Amino acid sequence: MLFDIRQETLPREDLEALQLRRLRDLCGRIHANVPFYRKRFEEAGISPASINSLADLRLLPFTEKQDLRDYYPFGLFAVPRDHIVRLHASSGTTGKAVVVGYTARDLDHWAEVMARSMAAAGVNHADVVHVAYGYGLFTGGLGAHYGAERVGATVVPASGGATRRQAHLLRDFGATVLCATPSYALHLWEAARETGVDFATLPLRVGIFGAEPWSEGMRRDIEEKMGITAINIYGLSEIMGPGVASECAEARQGMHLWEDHFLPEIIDPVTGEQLPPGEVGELVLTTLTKEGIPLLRYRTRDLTSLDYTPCRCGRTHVRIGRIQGRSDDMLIIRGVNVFPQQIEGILMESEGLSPNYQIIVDRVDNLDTLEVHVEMDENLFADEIRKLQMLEKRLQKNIKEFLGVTARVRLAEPRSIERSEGKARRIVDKRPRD
Ligand code: DLL
Repeated sequence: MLFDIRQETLPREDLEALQLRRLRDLCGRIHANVPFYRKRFEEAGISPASINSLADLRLLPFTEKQDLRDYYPFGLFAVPRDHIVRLHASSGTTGKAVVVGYTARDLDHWAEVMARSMAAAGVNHADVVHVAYGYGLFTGGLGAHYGAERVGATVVPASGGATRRQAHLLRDFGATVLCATPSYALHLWEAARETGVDFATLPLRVGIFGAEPWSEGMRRDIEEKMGITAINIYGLSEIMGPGVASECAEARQGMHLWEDHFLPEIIDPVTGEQLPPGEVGELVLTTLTKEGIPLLRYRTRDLTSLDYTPCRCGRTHVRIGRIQGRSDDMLIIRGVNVFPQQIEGILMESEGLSPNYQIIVDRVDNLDTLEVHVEMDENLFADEIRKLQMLEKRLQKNIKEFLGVTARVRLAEPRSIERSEGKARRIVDKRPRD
């Protein structure tokens, strides 16, 4: 289902013409209103007038998370503070928070792209949308909330936490759509079972999951357990929040990135050079319409690729592949690069394992060590010790074979790994910082 047929199916040439117009307008605005960008333009020896085609994008300077931190809190805003009607912030695990400000028009655009994402997932006005993303400075809750309202659905602003109570709400209000991080969705499913709520009897049919990395294996597990269609949604606070890109229920082959608002590039994270469609690299995004804190060539650190081939749903907007990892989540274990999702992918191929896992990295006698703790389901847990030991060995062998690193795998009892109400903590890195 399309929310805005005209915009979502804009022929490529028209879309590109619109992008160029908006890119030039953006350059003019930030050059005039943000001293940081004016200086960057001067350093690069360019002016807004240098941009005559989309290919000229590569002349423009990148923006990095550190820039937002350096200008904390409002230094990169392009409008006076009293034009800002909402602030959000992402804490991150290290360093200062990153603060973003929205004008009324920005909020309107955000609701619009979220509504498109919801509609693409198959949500409509008849749905009851249970939002279990956190409400607050995190963009998940309010982002999903206004998008669902825009499509005319009934919204339940549950936020994170009080998980058993949420299971009752799901049942009592007859939720048909669940918005949550995939790990919290599973937690909710477990809590529901414990409190006697059987998902099989609920009218729930769609899950809109994102905000953290997850694998196809985890999608299958969620779909089987919950009896729903699981949709992948992507976004980040710096650019807007959830709704930058989202899958269509028709194809579920990549997430349509709403190109009339966000201009994507994939670059080689080391050289900064643009890579051709299909190649995996770092996603770089330029906000084409944002007024509060427009960003030029923002380096997301997220690794993915672009697919411009036509999608069977009829939307013309480019698709990004499942996020393969963040360049800052990459573990280097004795020189070998490993992403948590790769390990998750291997674990999820085995029956009897739940997608609750944690990767523990340490350093012993100057050597990095890797341990993977993964929970068993109840059936597997009831199995003979000898069989469990064999499974541990097999998983270790697969990790070695496919990823080239030696890991120790430990099967953990059901429900022994900490649950999170938002983004799951997958990596525990105990190595001393040097
Ligand atoms: O996580 C916004 C969001 C909320 C997206 C709800 C989707 C749903 P931040 O807290 O700023 O914003 O974190 C952004 O989360 O750069 C990715 O690394 C990661 N991320 C977001 N969506 C996905 C996804 C929100 N579908 C960071 N798959 C991003 C993998 C994701 N990683």
